[in-house]
Parts: sequence; C-alpha cells; structure tokens
Amino acid sequence: MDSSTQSESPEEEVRSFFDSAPHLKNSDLITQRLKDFVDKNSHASENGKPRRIVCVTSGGTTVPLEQRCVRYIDNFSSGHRGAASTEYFVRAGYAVIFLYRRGSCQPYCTYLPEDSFLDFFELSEDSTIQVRQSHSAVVKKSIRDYHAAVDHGFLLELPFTTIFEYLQILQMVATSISHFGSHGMFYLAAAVSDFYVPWNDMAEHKIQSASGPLDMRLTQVPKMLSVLRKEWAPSAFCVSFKLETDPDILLKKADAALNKYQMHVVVANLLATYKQEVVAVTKSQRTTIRKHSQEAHVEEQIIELLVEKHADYLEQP
Ligand code: 9Z3
Repeated sequence: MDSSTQSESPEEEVRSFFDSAPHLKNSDLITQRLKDFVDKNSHASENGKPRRIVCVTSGGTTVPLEQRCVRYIDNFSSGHRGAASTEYFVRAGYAVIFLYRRGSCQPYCTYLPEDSFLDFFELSEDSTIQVRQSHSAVVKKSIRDYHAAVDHGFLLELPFTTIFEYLQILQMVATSISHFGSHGMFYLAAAVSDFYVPWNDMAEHKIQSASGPLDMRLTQVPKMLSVLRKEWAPSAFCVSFKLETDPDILLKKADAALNKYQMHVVVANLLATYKQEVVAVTKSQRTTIRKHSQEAHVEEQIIELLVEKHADYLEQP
C-alpha cells in the first residue's frame, strides 16, 4: 500500500506518524525523569518569580532506511548551537531540558579543546591518572559548571537518534512543560528531517545491493510545530530555526514559518555563516545578531535577546 499521507489533514498526519512509529524503548524512564525535573522546578523561584523552563533541541535527527538499521539519512548539525545555548539559558536562570542527538556536542564541553579524549590525561609515576596541566583550568571550569547545573536541578539531558524518537520525546516534553504555561519556552535548534520512511513500509533487513539501483519513496514528516503550538503547549514561547543555503530565500522562508506555525521568533541562518551571524525574526522586527569577537559565541547574544523577548511576552496580559 502507498503510505503517502497527502490527502490527510495535518492532525491526521500527526496521528498516523505516532501510530506507526516504533515503540519508544525507555519511555517509562523518560516519563519519570521528566516528572521529577518538572516537579522540582515548578516549585522553584528565581528572584521571587516562578522559574522559567526551556526545552532546547539539538543535533540532527536520523531517518532509518531499514528496521534493523544499517543505513540511514542524516541531517546536518554538530549540536554546538544547542549545547552552547543551554549554558547561557542556565546562566540566565532557566531550567533546561536538553533534547540532544546521541554523540553530538554537550553543554559545558563547548570550550574544551577538540583533542582526543585521551589527550586530556596522563599517567603519573605511580600510575594514577591526572588531567594534563595544559588542560586543567578549562576542564575544572567545565566540571564545576556542569555539576552545578545538574546538582541544582537546572539541567536534564534526554538523548535521541531517530526522527521517531525525537518527535515522541518532544511530545512528552511539551506536555510536561505545558504546566509552566507562558513561563515555558521551546528553542528548536535541532535539524529535523523533512522526509522519512514510515516504519511499516521499511525493509526489515539490510537492503541488498545485488537487486540493482535503489528506488525509495520518502514521506513528508508531519509539521509538528503547528501541533506543538495548538495542542501540546499552547501558552509556551516558541522559537524555531530556519536553515537555508540560498541567501535570497532565507528571510522569506523565516517569515513564512513565523506566520504558518505561529512562532514567536524564528532565528534565520545560512549554512555558510551560521556561526557568525543570525537574524531573529518576529512579527514586527528583524534583528541581526553578529558575534563580537573571534572567541565569542554568537549564542550568548541570541539567548540575551530571547530572554528579553520572553520577559516581554510574560508581561503581556
Ligand atoms: C539550525 O538552523 C541551527 O542553527 C544549526 C546549528 C543546525 C545550523 P550546529 O548544531 O548547527 O551548531 O552545527 N537548526 C534548524 C534546522 C532545521 O532543520 N530547521 C527546519 C527548517 O529549516 C525547521 S524546524 O526547515
């Protein structure tokens, strides 16, 4: 049967996606971790105000081509943006649910040198392991900041790999965050697949090359942003990202996403320059953000602006 969902309504497409997705293996554990995190933070306050919470998504989703997956399609994203942004949100007093691609960049590791893990350590004469002197200041700072965030209940990390895992966990996070009303935020920096192979149409075993060239039909991933806004967490402040390679269409596409999905902010970026510059697009403004210096992270300024916009949003009647 052709699994095309062209004739279904957006709500039906979403339902079909979830109905046919493979069962999330550790959903009870995720539910429990989310519940504990949300309970803890919903009773916490920051300067006499309820603590704000943000779900930061980070890294690319994969689309498996076989149920016993040997091959998959991937989306470009190192996870650096999500990881660095998490650090700045924690610093601004937000509790962060970091929904990240397994193996992508982690918060509090963004300033560590990209050396091999083993290059950080050396064996002393009595065979104890120690951090090399050259790396010790930066490692100490990372350990300190990371433990402060986790131990004080500001950081919950949830990993995903596939588009199926990502969207199922995002839905769980969104319904948990909905209890925070407008104090909740989404910062959707993950690079999410637009196309996928529905689980029931997927080959079970490794696709054989002896059968000749591969013809494969990919189905469109339903647009979850609308459902997130309308059903899962309608009061939350929503920031999505738009990535393009063609500068001529970037801002038009960002405006379209803003209107179509009722986002509060769309952060527009180009593949060639996304580490240096982004444009934050709202209904009334386009703000270009460029990083100050070679060593700075542009994410610091992005978060500064979004925290302000979220505060304005909280003041609206
Ligand atoms: C982004 O545009 C992010 O800024 C990057 C960050 C993926 C470029 P890195 O992880 O890169 O620091 O290496 N994310 C959103 C990409 C995306 O898939 N957006 C969808 C679209 O453009 C909308 S949800 O259609």
